[in-house]
Amino acid sequence: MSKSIEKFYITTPIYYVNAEPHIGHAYTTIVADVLARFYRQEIGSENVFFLTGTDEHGAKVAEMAAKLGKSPQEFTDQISGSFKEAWKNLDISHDYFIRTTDAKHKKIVIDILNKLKDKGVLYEADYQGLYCVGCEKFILESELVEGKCPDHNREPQKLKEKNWFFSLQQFLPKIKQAIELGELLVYPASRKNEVLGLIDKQSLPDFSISRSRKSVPWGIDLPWDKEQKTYVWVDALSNYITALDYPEGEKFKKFWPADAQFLGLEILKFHAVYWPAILLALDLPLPKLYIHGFFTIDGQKMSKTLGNVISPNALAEKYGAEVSKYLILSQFSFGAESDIKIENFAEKYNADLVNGLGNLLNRVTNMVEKYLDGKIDLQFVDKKLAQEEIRQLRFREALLTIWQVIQNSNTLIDQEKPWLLAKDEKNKGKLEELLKELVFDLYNIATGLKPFMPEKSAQIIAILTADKIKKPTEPIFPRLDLSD
Ligand code: ME8
Repeated sequence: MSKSIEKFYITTPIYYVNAEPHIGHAYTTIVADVLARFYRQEIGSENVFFLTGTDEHGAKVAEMAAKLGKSPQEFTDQISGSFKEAWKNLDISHDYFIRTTDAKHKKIVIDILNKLKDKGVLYEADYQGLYCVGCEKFILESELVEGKCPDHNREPQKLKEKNWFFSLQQFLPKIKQAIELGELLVYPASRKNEVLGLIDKQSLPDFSISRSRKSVPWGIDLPWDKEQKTYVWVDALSNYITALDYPEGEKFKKFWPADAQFLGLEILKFHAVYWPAILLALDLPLPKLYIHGFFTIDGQKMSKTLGNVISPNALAEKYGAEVSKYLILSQFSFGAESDIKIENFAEKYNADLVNGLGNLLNRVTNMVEKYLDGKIDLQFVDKKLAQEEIRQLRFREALLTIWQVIQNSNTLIDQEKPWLLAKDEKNKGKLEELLKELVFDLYNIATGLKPFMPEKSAQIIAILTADKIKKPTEPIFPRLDLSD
């Protein structure tokens, strides 16, 4: 990513509404939020577009709604609302929240389907296969474990039907070339190699873009064949351009191709093969894909039955939006597969925020107030702390860089003991220099933290740039009782 960036378009996957939001969804959304806030600072809010939303069609959603005795629309309204609520509680700064049940989205999907048909990349054929409703995809006999889909522990349905197919084969050499040339960025390299491997193994058959309305009643009708519903992945992937009012919208002209499409590794094939194929068929430029790992909770996959699903709302309620984001992002590096130990969150909060940053702010402002009457003669310069790390999506490392400065400042105070210097008038110059250095570093800590903790950052900057520096009356990070 070079300095000459003029616009920045960021997306998250649109999340299925068959379950309430959990911290897996929150992770991707938080990463996108930090990057969006970072680029708004760099190139202005009007040049950044951050999209998230919900994926609301398909057999899985219809099935869940029926189980609860609700209509699919009623059910999707409810869960989509829960996602909006969660992102509000986490102070997510998306510019637009798309729902695949939006009239505008559906209209543009129909336009896209008609275009694909006109381009001659769709054909009709019989399809027979095993379909897992949990995955919303056909699966192979060889993928089953004891006759069941291993991810969903359920038997697939045997489906035989006439479907419309997308002729993927013809696009594979172009996709391969685009990946190799970097026109389609797949990051990190391990995922790029995985996609290239899939293409080389020739394990990517043409995929169907429709389902019989009998098997999938909840979806967008194919415009030329009302017996067929649009395959949920074609509907869902299109969101990244329907949200920009493809094809004529000003937003589309300004923002496409996406500069950062975030996703988890389980949906790599859809984003790094199917999606580019659709874009190539529409003669559109290709995006940059950033793939992160999955995390487990206390060593186990998040699941309702295990009862280890963590709600973003519960976290936000306990720690507030900004601290929740810090605790999640500081757990592991972007791209890695990892484990989160929730019981460590409270300790980490007390260590890093209460004793680390909060204590530093209290100590420094207290000393400036006491020894210099709150006055400090200082030119603030933004050293752009941790910016390079953020640009490279190394969010955890960015936080570590900032926390290193916090630790160094706290150590400096312990070593230099300003309270001893203050006892002797002849040390006044030295004391003043030391406090200047500490205030300067704190200012840079706060500016570096802006994309992660905009409110706390603004609070700290306001304290440091006031006419008279005063120790905050309330700690900005109140101590948490660990027995809670
Ligand atoms: O796949 N660790 O939706 P989805 C990290 N609707 N990230 C996680 C996670 C975990 N344990 N669990 C979920 C879909 N995620 C489709 C997408 S896009 C056109 C359609 C995050 O609700 C991660 O980003 O299953 C993953 O890719 C996404 O949630 C899957 O969300």
